[in-house]
Amino acid sequence: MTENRVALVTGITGQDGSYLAELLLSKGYIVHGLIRRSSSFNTARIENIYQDPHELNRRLILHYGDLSDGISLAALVAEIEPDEVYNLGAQSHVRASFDIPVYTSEITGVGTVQLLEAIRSAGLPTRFYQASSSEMFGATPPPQDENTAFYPRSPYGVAKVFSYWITRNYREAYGIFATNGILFNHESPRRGDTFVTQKIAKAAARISRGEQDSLYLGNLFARRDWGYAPEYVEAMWRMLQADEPDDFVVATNTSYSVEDFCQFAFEAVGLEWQKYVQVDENYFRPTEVNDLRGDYSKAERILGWHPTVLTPELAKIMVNAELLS
Ligand code: NAP
Ligand code: G4F
Repeated sequence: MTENRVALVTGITGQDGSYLAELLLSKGYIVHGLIRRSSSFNTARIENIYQDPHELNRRLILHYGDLSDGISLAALVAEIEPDEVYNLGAQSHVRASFDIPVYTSEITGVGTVQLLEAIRSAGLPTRFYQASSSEMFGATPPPQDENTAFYPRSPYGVAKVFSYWITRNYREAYGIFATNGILFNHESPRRGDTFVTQKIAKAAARISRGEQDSLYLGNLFARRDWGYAPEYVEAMWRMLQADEPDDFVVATNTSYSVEDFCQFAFEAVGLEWQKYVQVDENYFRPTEVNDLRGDYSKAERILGWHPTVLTPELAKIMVNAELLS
C-alpha cells in the first residue's frame, strides 16, 4: 500500500522530477519537493500539479532548499520523515560541467552525501534512490550493464561516479535501503531546451513553420540509447518497492546517432535534415562519450520493467508536442 506514504523529491522542477511527482501523486503519496530559490519562476513543469499553500490537505508541498546546504536538508528530512527519497537534483548538463566543474562536483557529487547524511542522522528507515547515469560508463564500449567498468569522460560523469559509490557505501556501511538507478538518456517534451534531442525536435518544428532557418549542432556521430522519460520514472519507483536495495540499468538496448535523431525528427515534418543542420565546433566537448547502449535485462528480471517507446517514436512524440505548442 502506497496511500499516504511520504516521498521527498529533489530536482522536482526538472524533467524527471515532474513526471515522478505525477506518478507518486497518482499512487496516493504525499509528495514533498525541494526547489531552488530563483528570481524567476522555475516551476513551469509542475504547474499542472501545483497546489496553493492555502489549500487544505495538500498532497504536493514545495520547500526551498539546495543540495549544497546540508543543514537545511537535514532539518527537512527530520521534519517530514519521508518513507522514500528520490535524489534527482543535479547540475545535469554534461557540456556545462566542463565550464563549471567545481560547482558540478559540489551539487552532482557532494550533494548526494549531504542528503544521505541527512537520512542517516534522522535514523529513519527511509529508502533512497540515486539518479545515477550512463555517463559513468563513458569510454567503456557498449553494451553496458551493472557490471561494466566506469570510465567517465566529463566532470559531470566523475561526480556521478562519486554519487554512485557513496550510495553503495551507505547501503553497505549503515544498512540504508539505498539504490542506484543507472539510467541511460531519456527524453520527452519536457526535456530541457539545450539537450540535443529537444534542440533538434524544436528546430524541426520551427523550421517547418518558417520560424527558423537552420540548426547548429556539435558532434553528429555520437550514439546514444534514448528512451522515454515517463517510462523511466516508473522504473525509479519500482526500484524502491523491491525487496532489496540494488543497482539497476534502465535503457532500451538500442543505439542511434545524433544524425539518426535528426533524420527521425525532420522526417516527422517532411523535411530533409541535411538541408538545415550545420556543425558548430563550439558544441564539441573536450572529451566525448561516443557510444552508449544499455542492457536492461536485470531491471526486466527483478522489477518486471521494460521500455515500450524507442527512439524513432520518441523523436515523433517530441516534434509533435512542439508543433502543438
Ligand atoms: P533536469 O531536467 O536538468 O533537472 C535537474 C533538477 O535539479 C532541476 O529541478 C534543477 O532545479 C535541480 N537542481 C539543479 N541544481 C540544484 C541544486 N544546487 N540544488 C537542488 N536542486 C538542483 O534533469 P533530468 O533530466 O530531470 O534528470 C534528473 C536526474 O537524473 C539528474 O540528476 C540527472 O543528472 C540524472 N540523469 C538524467 C538522465 C537523462 O537522460 N535525463 C540520465 C541519467 C541520469 P532548477 O529547475 O531550479 O534548475
Ligand atoms: O543531449 P546531450 O547534451 O546529452 P548527454 O551529454 O548524453 O547527457 C544527458 O544524458 C546523460 C545520460 O547518459 C545524463 F546523465 C545527463 O544528465 C544528460 O541528461 O548530448 C548527447 C550527445 C552528445 O554526444 C553531444 O556531444 O549529443 C551530442 N551533441 C551534438 N550536438 C550535442 C549537440 N549535445 C548538445 N547538448 N547540444 C548540441 O548542439
